[in-house]
Amino acid sequence: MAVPAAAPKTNRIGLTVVEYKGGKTTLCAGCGHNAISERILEAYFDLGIQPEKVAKFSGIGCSSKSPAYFMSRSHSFNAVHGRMPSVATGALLANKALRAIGVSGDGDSASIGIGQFVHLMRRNLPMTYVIENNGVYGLTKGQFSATADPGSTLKTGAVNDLPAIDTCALAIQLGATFVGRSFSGDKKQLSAMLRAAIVHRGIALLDVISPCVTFNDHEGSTKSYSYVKEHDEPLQDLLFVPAFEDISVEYDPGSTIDVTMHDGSRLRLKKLEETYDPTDRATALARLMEASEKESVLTGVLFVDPKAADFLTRLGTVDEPLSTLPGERVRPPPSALDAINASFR
Ligand SMILES: Cc1ncc(C[n+]2csc(CCOP(=O)(O)OP(=O)(O)O)c2C)c(N)n1
Ligand code: SF4
Ligand SMILES: [Mg+2]
Repeated sequence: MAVPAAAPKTNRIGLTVVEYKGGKTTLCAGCGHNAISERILEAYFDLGIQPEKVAKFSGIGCSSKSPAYFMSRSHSFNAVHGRMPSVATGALLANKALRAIGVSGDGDSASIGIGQFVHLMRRNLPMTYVIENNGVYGLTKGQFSATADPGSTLKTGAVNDLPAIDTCALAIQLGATFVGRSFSGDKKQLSAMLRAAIVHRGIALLDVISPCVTFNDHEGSTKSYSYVKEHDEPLQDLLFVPAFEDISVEYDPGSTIDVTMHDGSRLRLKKLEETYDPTDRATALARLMEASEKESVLTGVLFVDPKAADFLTRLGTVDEPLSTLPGERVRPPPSALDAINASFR
């Protein structure tokens, strides 16, 4: 007699991982961006978040095409190049119940979109913001982007002689409240970091080195698979425990930092560096500069502040999403205008 197939695993809201999938990727085989899409959909599945409550945002680039390849059931908006932050800000102001994720590229965020990027970081909008960082404009055939390291070369032999913009350092300096760096090839670190970023109530910037196999994976590149594997300097071993799971693992406070997130989830950071304190902006900035001088790729949670008020909380809007309020609650009656006018007489 045939053995019945085991039922597929469901999450806490009864969905299978297939229900978090998107369209078939059109990116190159081996592109780091594809691995990141997989980690993102797994993170939402693991957290048991309803896909229809998620809004995906992006700009233009191979990276910005990625939201089409995960969570087809979610809302999605593909904005103009570099202009995703203002679209996401508007959407969240209209509907604060949405859980937002932005996927951008190093060109989209650090070149054409830098003006919008910096304001998003200082506003602390509650959203996950992933930069799929390959050091080039992949979609337009591999020109250097603003995150390319000085001295790195293109396949043609052209040398980049300009300094790199470090989006993590910029975000930390500007007041972002969750900043991490990871690598598309590090499944364990990226998964834990994404899940923590998704539950964080504020802007969570993740700069994920994501090699472009077609234009920037050669010797001379500092964003290739082999370079990142050789120069990766992880700050911590990350363990994420969601609020709905029991945290029973013993830990030694001397070697581990336990961060309680807004929703009660725990991010456990097992220190690989004795002195690193991820709640101190100045330390984070100093370590990033030091790593850049040593030509190492510092990965892990660089900075976290789960208590700072996010943009929507600071605005003090009503609890219900503005988009669902009836007209009489968003529009004052004519008598209110009459009273204001009367007060000037
Ligand atoms: C206003 C505007 N300027 C220029 C372009 C051309 N363009 C398309 S994608 C891109 C850069 C994409 O680079 P990145 O954001 O790093 O994404 P990647 O393809 O590397 O993932 C550029 C310059 C455009 N589409 N729109
Ligand atoms: S060109 Fe580069 S960034 Fe674009 S899909 Fe191919 S490997 Fe990825
Ligand atoms: Mg790029």
